[in-house]
Amino acid sequence: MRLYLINPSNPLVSIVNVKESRWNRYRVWKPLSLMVLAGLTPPEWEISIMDENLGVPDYLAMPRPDLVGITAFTSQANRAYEVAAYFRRLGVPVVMGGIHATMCIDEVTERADSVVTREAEGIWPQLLQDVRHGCLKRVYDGGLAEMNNVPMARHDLLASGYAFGAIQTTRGCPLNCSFCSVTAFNGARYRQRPIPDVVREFQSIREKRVLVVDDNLIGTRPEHIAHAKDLFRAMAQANLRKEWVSQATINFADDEELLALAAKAGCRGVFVGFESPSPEGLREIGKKLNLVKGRDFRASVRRIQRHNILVVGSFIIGLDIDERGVGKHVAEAARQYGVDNLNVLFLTPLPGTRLWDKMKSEDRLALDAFPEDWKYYTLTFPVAQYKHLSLDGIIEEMISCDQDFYSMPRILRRALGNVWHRRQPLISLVGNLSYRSNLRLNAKAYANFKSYSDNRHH
Ligand code: B12
Ligand code: SF4
Repeated sequence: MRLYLINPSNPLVSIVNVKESRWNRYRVWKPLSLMVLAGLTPPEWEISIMDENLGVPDYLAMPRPDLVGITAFTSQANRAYEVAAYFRRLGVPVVMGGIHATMCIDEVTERADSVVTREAEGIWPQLLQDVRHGCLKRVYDGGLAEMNNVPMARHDLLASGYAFGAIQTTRGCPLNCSFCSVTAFNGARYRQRPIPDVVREFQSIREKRVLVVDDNLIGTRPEHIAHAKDLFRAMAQANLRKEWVSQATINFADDEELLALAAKAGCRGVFVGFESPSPEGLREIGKKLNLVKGRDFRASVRRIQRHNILVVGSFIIGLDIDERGVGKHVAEAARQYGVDNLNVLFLTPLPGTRLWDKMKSEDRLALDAFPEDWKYYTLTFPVAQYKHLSLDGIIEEMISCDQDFYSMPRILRRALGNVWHRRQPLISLVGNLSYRSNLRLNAKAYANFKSYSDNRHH
């Protein structure tokens, strides 16, 4: 039995751009979902994982599979449907799963033979049995997995072409920010994998550098943090010789022992969601953790950096409170907090989130011809109607923010600061230059987007 597992490209954000900037090699990440699915698949299946972000394979020249499994974030849905249609025309059953299939089940059911909602661990082996017996069902719900049932991902199946390996150590987030899909999809219960499983899986990764894909690396409660410390201790003891980056909330900065252990375990960077420079903005999106009284963001960032861990700060533009000038305001806040890199995104209503419900009920989805328009739901295009900012206005704010933070003098100043403090100056500089080199591409993408959006509305 032959199984193809496919990660569809989104031409708007994929590695296609590598030709234009070699730094982009560092922006393509392994589709871990498919590697985990492969880990759940019994040995009688011959598995190939195809990541279209590395180039679309010539499916025609390949042997006919018995089953195709496709994953998709919302922004990949269109391409996923093209691939599904291609294999269905050949009579090959197609199953889709992942975040988009879960949140837009009706749309996906029309375009695939079968849909798996939520996490696959509880249902994938059963589905494969059903395929063998010719009784594939239309819908399966995997529910939320117990973490000791999460298999080792098959790292051997995607062994080359990427700068980073990938691993997941936790799922779920109790914080339920309005714009984020994680609580809606993976649940509010924070689940941590057994430590020996994580260490063993780390050992099976070939790459020296690894993305720990967790949304919230350490959790929120004392018992979560105690578990995270134990994991970091075990990783350090296993002498993995890996360097890794992950995502964490700002409470990561609050425990010196945790930071020291993370650094010892190989942590070299964290992506932290600051989201908005103003408390009203944080209240609007429900980012409760950042509103804790007395939080000094600059001091928190410094504490993390003192352990030789770089901080990438993420902000959102387009909140209801955001007005003209927000771009400069965000760039200023990021500078003041002292982050090494800044990642700014447009507020985007993703299906299944509280923000989606709100904007949809207020009739504020500007691009809503689905599935066609999903390709712009990358958080890098302003797809909604924003309260105080027009389409041109919000794009100008984004450009002014990026130009301000990524001006050459500011990049050099940050690099010198890192040399002075002996904090990975090269990596930080490369990150900044990579981002800067894409600003020109972004301007082109915004121009195309505006004409697409204008045509749509005329
Ligand atoms: C790592 C990651 C990335 C990596 C992607 C790596 C990759 N190629 O997969 C990078 C950094 C590139 C990335 C980019 C983006 N991401 Co992202 N990302 C994640 C993150 C943090 C982890 C994903 C992961 O690997 N999880 C681990 C695996 C094991 O879990 P899983 O993917 O859920 O898979 C399980 C099930 O879903 C299911 N399943 C999945 N696929 C399939 C397929 C079949 C056939 C079956 C049966 C089952 C199944 O089985 C798996 C095992 O249980 C998630 C958050 C999250 N918790 O999922 C956000 C997340 C998926 N990203 C999100 C977004 C918005 C984006 C971007 C659009 C925007 C951005 N700027 O970040 C871009 C889009 C890129 C594109 N190509 O279009 C949103 C997606 C929401 C949505 N509705 O689409 C999420 C949920 C984060 C959020 N805050 O809301 N991302
Ligand atoms: S944005 Fe971060 S903190 Fe908020 S719900 Fe999503 S994962 Fe949790």
